[in-house]
Amino acid sequence: MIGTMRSLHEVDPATEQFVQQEQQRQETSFMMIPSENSTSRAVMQACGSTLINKYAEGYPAKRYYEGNAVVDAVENLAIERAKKLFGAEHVNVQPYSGSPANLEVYYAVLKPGDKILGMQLNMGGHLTHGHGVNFSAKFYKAAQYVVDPKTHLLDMDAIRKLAHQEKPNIIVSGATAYPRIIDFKQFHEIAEEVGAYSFADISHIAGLIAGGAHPSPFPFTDLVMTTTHKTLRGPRGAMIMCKKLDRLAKTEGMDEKQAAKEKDLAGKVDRAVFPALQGGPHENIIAGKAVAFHEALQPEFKEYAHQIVKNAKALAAELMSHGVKLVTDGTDNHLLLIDLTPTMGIGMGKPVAAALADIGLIMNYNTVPYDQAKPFNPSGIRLGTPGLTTRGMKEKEMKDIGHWMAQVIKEPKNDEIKQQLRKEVLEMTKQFPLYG
Ligand code: DSN
Repeated sequence: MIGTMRSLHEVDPATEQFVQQEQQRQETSFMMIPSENSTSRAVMQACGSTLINKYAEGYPAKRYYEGNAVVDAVENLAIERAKKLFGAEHVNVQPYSGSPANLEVYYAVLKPGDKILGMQLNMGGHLTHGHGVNFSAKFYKAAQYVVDPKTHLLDMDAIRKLAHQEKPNIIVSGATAYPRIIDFKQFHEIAEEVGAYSFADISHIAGLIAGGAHPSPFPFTDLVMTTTHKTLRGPRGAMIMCKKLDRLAKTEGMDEKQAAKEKDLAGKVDRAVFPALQGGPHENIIAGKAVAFHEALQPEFKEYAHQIVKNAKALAAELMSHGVKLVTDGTDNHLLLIDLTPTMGIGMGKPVAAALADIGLIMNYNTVPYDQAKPFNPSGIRLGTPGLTTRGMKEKEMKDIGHWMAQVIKEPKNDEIKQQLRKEVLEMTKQFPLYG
């Protein structure tokens, strides 16, 4: 029967079973993929609300459909909260996710064939920062910076030199596998020197920035993109923030109206999102974003953000005390990158990550800088503490987890050890329930 009143249980027990299985999996294991997190029930309620039913192409007070008074209020609430959270001049909360949002940023300020300078993927960057298989290197030219071969840190002098050589139109800062502080101010200064836009992709560390646990790219960076579901702990989605005015607008020969449009960076971003690259915004998800921003504006969120970093440092110290090699020998943020090369040899990331998953510690295999192995069989493991910190865990638990991890890393095939450790992990998950 077609209708709206019946529950998932009544309509589709097969899907309901998977939903329950996934909840059970999350409750009984530890989410240690650094880009994952657990949203609050409040965020999930907003995302699962009747806002899911509404079409709202356009922007608040400028929609192409009737019936959007409530939707307008929700979207404005999300925008105002995001502005307050980050100190942004302009915010667009409609992007569906990080990769489309990055395309929208490029579309807003570049012409096809313009040049992007971003961090190479296997050094810790992202596909959309100029990797050859991605639109960012197909529609645009791409130059890539790397980390220092010895320290594996970003070398700002080398990046400056490269920027002067390559003369990009936009410089992307931000990473998906970099465990140290990113100097957004210097990135912006370099962009100014070479006449490029500065663009920070803060997806991984947005929650740390909001909570004051990592330096901010505001107010100087031209364009900032973040996903909303990582350290920010919101629903799966993204947003773009930018300055109102385009510092690089060229208005020679334009009349006043054209010149005003050319200078309007906020307008360029909004038009790139809709109508250029997206259709109807997902207003239920925007409501979830509004809730997450409200949560992130509370004093407890500052504590949360700082605890993520404290936990990462405690976990790093414990792992290193057992001889586990970390890229850059530690962390300043939420993320750790284990380099298995010195202890296990190259290409061991996948089997060791699988062995850790056997005991209920879920992370991902990852390349390490200058990895000699291929990305699908790399030599590293990427992990982080946002998910653990959401469960209320602190340094003491990090010490236990680091100790368990070290045992598995030494003997990934030892089933006896893994069975024992699985019990310990399970016991700890019960002490720190997720949704009850
Ligand atoms: N997939 C995200 C991550 O895991 O870092 C980046 O897009």
